[in-house]
Amino acid sequence: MADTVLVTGATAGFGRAITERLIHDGYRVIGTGRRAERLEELQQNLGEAFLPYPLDMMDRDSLRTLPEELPEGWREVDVLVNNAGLALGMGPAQGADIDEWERMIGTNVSGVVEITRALLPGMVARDHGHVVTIGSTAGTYPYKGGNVYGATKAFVSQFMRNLRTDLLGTHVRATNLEPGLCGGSEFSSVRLGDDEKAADVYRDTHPILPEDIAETVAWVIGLPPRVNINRIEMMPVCQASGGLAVVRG
Ligand code: NDP
Ligand code: 8X3
Repeated sequence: MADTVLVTGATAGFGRAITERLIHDGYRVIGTGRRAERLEELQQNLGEAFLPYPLDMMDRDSLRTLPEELPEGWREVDVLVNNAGLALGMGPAQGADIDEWERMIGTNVSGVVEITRALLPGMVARDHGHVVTIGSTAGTYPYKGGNVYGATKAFVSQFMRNLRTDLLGTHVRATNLEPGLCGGSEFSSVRLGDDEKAADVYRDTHPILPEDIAETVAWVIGLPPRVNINRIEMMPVCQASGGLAVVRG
């Protein structure tokens, strides 16, 4: 049977592109997200190889019981793509909304930790599996307003590296994929709460697109089982780090 991939956040952006690409490549995909109607729509387009599974990454109980709750025939998840996530706000830390910080930590950190912990024992028992997490260049390079969002992505980067260490001796793989400026998703609309301001983020740029992320995920999981890609940092050609800043006077 084809490998089963669980993609969190399949209702938009990267997650949807990854789902469509992997179904096209012959995988079976469980797609999650809060917007159930979007998952249903995907199933109508993708057919029986796609299982819509509404799931909130902040719902700890549902994440903990996930392996038993999945329908029969879908419980052996071979690949987990930890994609669901969000940034909220761009202001300085001293004025930030603490509830927004909690939502980012709850989704990007606790959600990833919970679902990984829930699915990992099955992968190890079958001695076959792969956890791919979508981190960010924000986990490495600080920028103004990146505060807690960047910190959540630094957490998952180190979490994936530490997973590799614990999984040594098994055939379960772990990868952190760290993209920079990406367009074609709802990320900036969610972050800024305004479609016009979001469009401005990409004005006169050529960002990475969701299909580029999907291509990279497909490559990483399709490599021979002896190969583990630990981390990939990817940026559009129009982006580079800005160096250190100094205030004088
Ligand atoms: P989108 O906003 O387009 O998609 C985010 C996805 O995450 C949606 O499917 C959303 O589903 C899901 N999600 C968010 N919160 C929850 C939650 N509480 N429970 C379940 N699902 C949730 O953003 P992208 O596709 O751009 O982002 C995907 C990942 O890539 C994120 O982790 C992001 O941090 C990361 N990333 C994005 C970059 C970019 O520039 N776009 C660059 C680097 C990394 P729903 O709302 O239906 O629940
Ligand atoms: C998203 C990329 O630069 O907006 O993770 O933080 S950035």
